[in-house]
Amino acid sequence: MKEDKFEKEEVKEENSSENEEEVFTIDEDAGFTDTEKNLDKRISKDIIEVIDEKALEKGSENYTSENLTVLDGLDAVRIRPGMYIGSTSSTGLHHLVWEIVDNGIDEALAGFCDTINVSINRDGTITVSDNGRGIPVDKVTKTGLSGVETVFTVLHAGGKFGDNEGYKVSGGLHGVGASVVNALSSWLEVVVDKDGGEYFIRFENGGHIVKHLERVGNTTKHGTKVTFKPDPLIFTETTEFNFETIKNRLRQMAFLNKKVKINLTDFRVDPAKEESFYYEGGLKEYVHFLNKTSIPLVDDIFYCEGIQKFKDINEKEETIAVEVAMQYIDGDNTNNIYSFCNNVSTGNGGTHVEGFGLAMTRVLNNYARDNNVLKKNDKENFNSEDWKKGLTAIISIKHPNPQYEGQTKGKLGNPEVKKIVSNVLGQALGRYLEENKNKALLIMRKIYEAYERRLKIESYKKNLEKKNGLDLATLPGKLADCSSNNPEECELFIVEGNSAGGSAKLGRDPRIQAILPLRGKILNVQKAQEHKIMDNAEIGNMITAIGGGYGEKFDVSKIRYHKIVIMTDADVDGSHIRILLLTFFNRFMRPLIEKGYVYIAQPPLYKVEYKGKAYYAYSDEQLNVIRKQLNLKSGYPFQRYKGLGEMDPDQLEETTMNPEVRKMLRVTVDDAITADQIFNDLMGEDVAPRTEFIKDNAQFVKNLDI
Ligand code: TSJ
Repeated sequence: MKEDKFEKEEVKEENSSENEEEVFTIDEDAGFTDTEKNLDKRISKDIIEVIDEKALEKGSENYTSENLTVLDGLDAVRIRPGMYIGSTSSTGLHHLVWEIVDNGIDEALAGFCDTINVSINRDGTITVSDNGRGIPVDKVTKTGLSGVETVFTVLHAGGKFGDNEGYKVSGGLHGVGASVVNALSSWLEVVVDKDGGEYFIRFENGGHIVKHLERVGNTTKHGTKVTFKPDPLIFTETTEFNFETIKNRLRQMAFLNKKVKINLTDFRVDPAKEESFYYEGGLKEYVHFLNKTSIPLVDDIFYCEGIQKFKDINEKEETIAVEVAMQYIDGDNTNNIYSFCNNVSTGNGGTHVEGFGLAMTRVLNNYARDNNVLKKNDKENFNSEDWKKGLTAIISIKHPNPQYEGQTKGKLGNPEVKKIVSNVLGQALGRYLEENKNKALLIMRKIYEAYERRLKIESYKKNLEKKNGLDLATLPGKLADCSSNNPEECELFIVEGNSAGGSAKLGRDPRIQAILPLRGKILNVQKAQEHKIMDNAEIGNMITAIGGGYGEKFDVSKIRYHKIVIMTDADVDGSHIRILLLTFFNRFMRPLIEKGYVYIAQPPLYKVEYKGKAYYAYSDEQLNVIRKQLNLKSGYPFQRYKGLGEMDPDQLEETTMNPEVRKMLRVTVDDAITADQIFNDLMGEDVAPRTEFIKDNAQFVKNLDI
């Protein structure tokens, strides 16, 4: 079952994200001129090379004209769109929107605008506008084109022209610039309001200029407005914008960039749908939003920001902006630390998250020592495990030249960031704790509790390790081990079902009794094959817990318990599991049975309560004997246990586990062989033996033991 699912998932992955660029297949018939005319989806790598060679041949002719150079650049985008926007699926389609919006956000971060409007139009286009300075309209020396045309036709032109680059941070993961959007659009129009004039430009069919920038009127406004229609030749899967996707991203943008108002209107529905996002507090409100359904430990939300300069390898001075917001909530969840670089989520963290962790550990420990939360005899310090429990945090940095690592490029790599984040947060958090004693102590108490729990578990594990000389990391997590290190007195209860396992854990003598709960049905016994048994996780857990290996190499002198007790319900499922386990022991741990180390627990079937005392019966005959001896009238009530799960821990201890009073059956080699035969019958195609088995399922256990 599990394997099947895994395989299915793998196949699915291959078909989707990974190879999205490979949807471009070679069309043998495609001639070169066709390709030139229609640089769309049917272009292979080979053909790309042909184009490049041809361009080189014509070199001087083609490349003297800046226009053609520009077009060659945009054609490259159309040939391999995946390289620029990740994919041509719905995700890639929406990247076009993020790309354009990023430019407006940049203008806002530079301090020149405060509002960005996004509208989804009925004709499949999107319009994005801001109230900034307007893209420069003057001629750019390097390209010989207007600023606007340069931005939309030169790859990576972004704000990188003119003297004043501004503080450009957009362009995180796919920050490729507006020209890429142009290259992948059937048409794109720009209106720039600037210095009293209204300017207009239009491109078609993947960025081909229709009309150079023109002054079309007068205005007193200022800003930039871009409308584009994604090219269905590129976005073959879908060209439909998803309102929720855009809404969620714009809301996140508004959280990450405080005081920028972002409006969204969807004109495709009547009446138009509208959303407006504006967060005075930015990250602080983001944390509040994430914690909406939780109970906060302290009411207010910590926030800090800072800007630090550093010199890059070329001695160029760069500025990094850091913001952190966080709040503790009830509970132990450690998965609520989110990080961003240039408004793009860094799902795998990186140097900014490392810096955050350094500051947290350092400042929280210093405060705890200075204020006697950690006392002299608390030798250990708080670690990140302790302070992460219940923490919701957002780390957001803005970096002019981010480097991303890892397969999915979701990890920030710039080394200088670590120290800068650590400095900014360290100072601010230190001050916050000093200035808010009461809140600080609440936080300290929460962290201290997590710290205490961690040390307890660590010392418990260490003791077990000592006693067993065993690498505990490999012991199954579900095993509740005993503390004694003498196998002769140790008992392993293999318990059917998690609820019964829970009762057994509470009812046991933890010094000598260990509990290993097994999931409902470990295997479909009927269909089990031998090699599948060994692959089964539950069986694997059992082998590890017993500690002597299995098969030819099984070493009975290494086992960790001299009593292995199978504790299952007295029903058909319970019998199945019992049969399977006995078959397993017979085939792979025979000495265990030969030495008489395997037992079957005997939980009672009935309980009779009389004058405040409980009497347990293990069979119908016993029940009758009890009734007679107590002189009970017919109809006197008694309880029938349908499963182990019905017994509370005390009852289970009292009747089935306590060595003083319990009854257990010791399994003999004969029993095991019988079980093995039954197992074979059960595995077979024949139905008859199974029916037989169900009728009489405890035939192979006879010898009584206390
Ligand atoms: F609105 C928008 F989001 F659609 C959008 C806004 C899209 C694009 C591609 C660009 C912009 C945009 C660009 N808004 N504001 C600007 N600003 C500039 O390009 C600009 C303006 C003035 C100066 C200067 O030095 O005077 C420099 C720059 C980079």
